[in-house]
Amino acid sequence: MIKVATIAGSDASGGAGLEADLKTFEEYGLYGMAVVTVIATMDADRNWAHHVYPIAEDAINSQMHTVFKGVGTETVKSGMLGTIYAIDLTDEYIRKYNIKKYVLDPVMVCKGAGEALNPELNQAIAEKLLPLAEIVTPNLFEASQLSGLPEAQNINDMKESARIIAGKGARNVFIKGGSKLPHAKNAVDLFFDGQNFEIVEEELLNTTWTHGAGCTTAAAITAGLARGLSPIEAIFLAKQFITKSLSCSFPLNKWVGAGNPSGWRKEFTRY
Ligand code: PXL
Repeated sequence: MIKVATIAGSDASGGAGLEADLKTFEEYGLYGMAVVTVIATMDADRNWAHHVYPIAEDAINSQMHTVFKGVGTETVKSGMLGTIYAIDLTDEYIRKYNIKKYVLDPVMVCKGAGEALNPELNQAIAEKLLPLAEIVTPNLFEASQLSGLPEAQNINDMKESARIIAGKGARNVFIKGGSKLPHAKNAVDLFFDGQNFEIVEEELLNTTWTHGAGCTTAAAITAGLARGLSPIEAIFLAKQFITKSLSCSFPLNKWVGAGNPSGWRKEFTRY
């Protein structure tokens, strides 16, 4: 059995975070493990306002020890880290266990939360984790935070941002434009391996039920690497995976709807 780990927040509503990661790993036939860094809750009495509860440092360290030393894995994803100590522990364990297949999803904001998490964290992610990443998977906002450029308005802006992020040490950069570029006709993402660009495009689905899409995409890329695909192969497959997931998305409540990582099985039945 191929093992894979996520270091991420728990999304109590189930659509994003480590819940999305584990569901996605399952779809790829992998054995998934999780180190919980924070618990994110959403308040149904307060217009679905997000709240983030950090897990204590020693509890994160114990989970890392369980996963990296106790079981072992060659492939790791990180998502919402939430504290400087979670970033430092991620840095420490990825280096100590010489993890080459490390996918950094630099989560800086939750869909619906609207505001960035702590900007100091973004700096630490850029300095400590970018140089370790086989692939970094920012959305447009996160790419602008990592590159220091304004948020991309078009593919050329995305390319410029990707070059700067690669210059900061990530071996491959995948910017998730998705539906967010102004006047987008397709869901457009950009891959950069330090030399060549590849535009990765699928039809833009007419849905706002996209909670968890970023996490699921990065988890699918991680799962592809775990199964031995190259970065670009893993990305093309992940793009199909997320498109099918979103084609089977569904409402959670009046505020949000989530993608469905089992969508590629249920493509034709639309449960
Ligand atoms: O989608 C970003 C995200 C990542 N991780 C956790 C989250 C969210 C958004 O809600 O809750 C745990």
